[in-house]
Amino acid sequence: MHDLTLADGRRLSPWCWAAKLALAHKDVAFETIPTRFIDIPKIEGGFKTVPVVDLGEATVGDSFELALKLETDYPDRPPLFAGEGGVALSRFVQAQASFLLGKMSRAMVLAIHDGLDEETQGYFRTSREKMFKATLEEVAAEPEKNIAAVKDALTPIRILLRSQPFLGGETPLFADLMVAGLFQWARVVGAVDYLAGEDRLAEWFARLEARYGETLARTNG
Ligand SMILES: N[C@@H](CCC(=O)N[C@@H](CS)C(=O)NCC(=O)O)C(=O)O
Repeated sequence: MHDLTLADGRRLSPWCWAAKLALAHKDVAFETIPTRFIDIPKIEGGFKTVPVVDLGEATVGDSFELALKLETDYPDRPPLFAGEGGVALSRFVQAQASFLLGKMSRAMVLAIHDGLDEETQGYFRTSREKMFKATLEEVAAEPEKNIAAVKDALTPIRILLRSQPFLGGETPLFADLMVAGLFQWARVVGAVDYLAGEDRLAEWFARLEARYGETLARTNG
C-alpha cells in the first residue's frame, strides 16, 4: 500500500489510516511503501491520491473502494458495512469525515508543512493555499477558534456514542475506521490533541485501540 509520509517516515493521511484499519479489520496482512505527496503522480496507474493498494489481481486507489472490495472478498470475516444499508450510511459518514477533515486540518497545516521535506513543502504550500484561498499562516491563525469549530462539529458523534459503543453499533464498522483515521492523523502529526477533554470520544478511541492497537502503533509503517 502506498502510504503518505512525512520526511521522518511518520504516516499521516487519515484515508490511508482508514485503509490500513480496514485491512486489519479483515485480518489481511499488508506492507506499506512510504509515499510523499510529490511521489503520488509517479505511482503506476495515474492516481492522484493515496491510499493506492496493490491487491495482486487489482489495484485500488480509494479507501472506501478498498473497504468495499475487502467486504466482497472476505464475506466470512467481520463485516465492514453489514449490508447494503450499511454501505449507503457509510457514505454519509464519509461525507462527515471529509467535513471534519477540513476543519481539523486548519490547526494542523503548519505542523504538517514543517514535517515535510523542502521539495514537498513547496507542493504542499501551493496546493493547500489554492484550496483554502489563503496562506497557510492565515489558515492556521486563531487556533482556538479552529479547535472550537472541530469540537462543535464532533457533537453528533458524541451524542451517538451515548447510546452505543461504536458508530457501527455493538462492533466497529468502516464508519468507525474513517473517523478513527482522522484522530490517528491528528495524533501522528501531534500539533493538536483533539481527544483532550473528551470523554465518550476518548473512550471510543480507546476501544478501537484495544482492537487495532498493533496497526495504530505502526506510525512509521
Ligand atoms: N477518497 C480518497 C481520498 C484520498 C485523499 O484525499 N488522500 C490525500 C491524502 S489525505 C491525498 O492523497 N492527497 C494528495 C494531494 O493532495 O496531492 C480515499 O478515501 O482514498
